Amino acid sequence: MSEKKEEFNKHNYSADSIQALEGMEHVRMRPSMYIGDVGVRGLHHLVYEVVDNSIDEALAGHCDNITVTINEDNSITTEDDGRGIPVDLHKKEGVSALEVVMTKIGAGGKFDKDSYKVSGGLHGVGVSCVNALSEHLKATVYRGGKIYEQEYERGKAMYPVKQVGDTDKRGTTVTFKPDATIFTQTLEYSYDTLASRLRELAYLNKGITIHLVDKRSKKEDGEFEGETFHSEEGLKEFIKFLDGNREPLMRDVISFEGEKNGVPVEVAMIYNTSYAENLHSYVNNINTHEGGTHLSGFRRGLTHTLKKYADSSGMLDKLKFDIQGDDFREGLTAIISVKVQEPQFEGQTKTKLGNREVSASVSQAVSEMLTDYLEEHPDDAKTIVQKVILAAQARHAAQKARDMVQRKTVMSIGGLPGKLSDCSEQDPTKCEVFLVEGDSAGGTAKQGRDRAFQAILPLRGKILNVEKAMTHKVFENEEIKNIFTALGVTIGTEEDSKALNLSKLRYHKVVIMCDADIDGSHIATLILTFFFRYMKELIENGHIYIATPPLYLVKKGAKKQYAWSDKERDEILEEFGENSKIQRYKGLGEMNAEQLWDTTMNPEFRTMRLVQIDNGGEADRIFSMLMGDEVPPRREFIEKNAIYANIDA
Ligand code: 0RA
Repeated sequence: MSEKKEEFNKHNYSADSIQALEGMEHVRMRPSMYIGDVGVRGLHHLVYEVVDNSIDEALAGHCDNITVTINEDNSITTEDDGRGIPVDLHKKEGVSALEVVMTKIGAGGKFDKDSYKVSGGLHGVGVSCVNALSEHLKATVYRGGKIYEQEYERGKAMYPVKQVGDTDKRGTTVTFKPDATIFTQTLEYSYDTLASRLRELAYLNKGITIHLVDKRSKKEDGEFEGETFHSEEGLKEFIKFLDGNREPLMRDVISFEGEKNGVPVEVAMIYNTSYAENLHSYVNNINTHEGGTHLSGFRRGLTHTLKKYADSSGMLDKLKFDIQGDDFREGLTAIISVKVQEPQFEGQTKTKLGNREVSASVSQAVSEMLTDYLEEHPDDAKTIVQKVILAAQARHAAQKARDMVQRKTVMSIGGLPGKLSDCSEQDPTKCEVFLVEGDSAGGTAKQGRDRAFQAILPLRGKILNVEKAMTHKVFENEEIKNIFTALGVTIGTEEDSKALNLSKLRYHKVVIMCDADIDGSHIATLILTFFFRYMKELIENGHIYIATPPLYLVKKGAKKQYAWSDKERDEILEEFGENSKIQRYKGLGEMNAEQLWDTTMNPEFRTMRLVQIDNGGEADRIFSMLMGDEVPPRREFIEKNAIYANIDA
């Protein structure tokens, strides 16, 4: 707190305004400090913050059902059947405890010190923060046979808590409408985003039933759109869901659940026929993207146990090369979930667990569950060891291919790919590179760009589908080698052969520019799959963008305007009136250099989509589905999400 005050004093705030700013006002003044951002992520974060309170109530054993409703006006209602927020007088504050919970920052857990409260959003800021950032919020508490109610405007109570009726229900209902003056980018909730987080929560907290209802759209039978998430087996089922599009190498999901050194640990894992390593780790239901002590504990336990088994099996006796840590993780999908009382989060995005003691807990849990499993399933054990040997073999082949990539990088300018048209600016933070499908579009882009800071790398045809290719094939691929060298990214350390070195990244904006049709989006997806599997940090650090070329040019006489959707096209047609001409752009190649610059490359006018990973598990599942072997789920996804379908028709 004293730190905050110091900061305000620097800005010459009076003592009074410091007081006033301390709580809810400060949240409204600096919302990003509390919820990360005020864009689409922050908007959804509000829901998670409220739901987390209900999850806590469920984890304490007092609540079974949670319902989240997206109302027609994009307000949100969450309901639970817990004990209900207490409404009796809070002695210190002199108002109802409900009012304290709703209007005092950081008051959330103060009532129930003994309860096992571990969930809590990324920033763990509590429901009062949601209240501060809502133009209107209504809390209804069903408790002790009575119904209580209080409403708020931008975090301020409109009246004291009042009793409004009798009930035999228990629980808490909160309805809030995000403040349009804070969330200026968008107020529209995404069903899919909420659904994947609630599904994840249901897997992470087995036994709880979470309903999602979308009152904005109705199904054919007249019911509202919606889903119910519930898992009896927790992480075991989560693994099956994540790996649904991959072929398992073993009969069972291997799993562990229990407490180690006072830390509740849950682990589930399976090997599949792919080459990807898919580790998802959670602390108190928060996805720890940057890993941390629980993840390193998992790795250590896995390597140690498998190595011991493999050594004693004699299968490694004739091996001519060493086996490394990451050989044990090829084709592995695993989830590690721990509950930590006082988590220390570190790292760039505060999603790396720092608590030392957790490492040993997870490592022990893994050793125990794996040792048991290997003993009880000797066939599966053999399959795993064979897979590890193959991975080590492939790694040696890949290392050779990678050395080739590396050597090229070192050769500075001479080593840059011949196809790259570089920019003249030397400061990477100012530089952009466009990855362009095809040589002809590449030519147009080269003419159209601002060569001072924009580079062009044409890619030929379809790039390799890395989802189906072995690692060494990926590093031998010409186009992929070009991407590595052009970007100045190197890969591989002693410990982790897939670790990235981004210190020499040559462009801070990497823009994927493809045709606005089915083929173009397929190629964009292939390139994205490559970045997701081999350069994930580039996405996580916000370096990857997708260019959005226009779909139409509407002309009338000297007037011309571009359109990015059918709706926009129709609006322009309306404005221009009769005798307007429409040109449909099927590909980048149909635009001349000037048009491409005006619409898609000029920073003043273009819109680019920043690629973000909202939900790591969901992203993994979708890439494995889109680019994997199974055709039917892919077709279904494309049909459901076919933005371009009407253009190609
Ligand atoms: C503090 C104490 C008690 C319940 C809660 C908080 C509570 C908060 C929320 C927020 C959403 N749903 C909730 N359900 C419960 C209960 C203390 C007691 O009854 O002894």
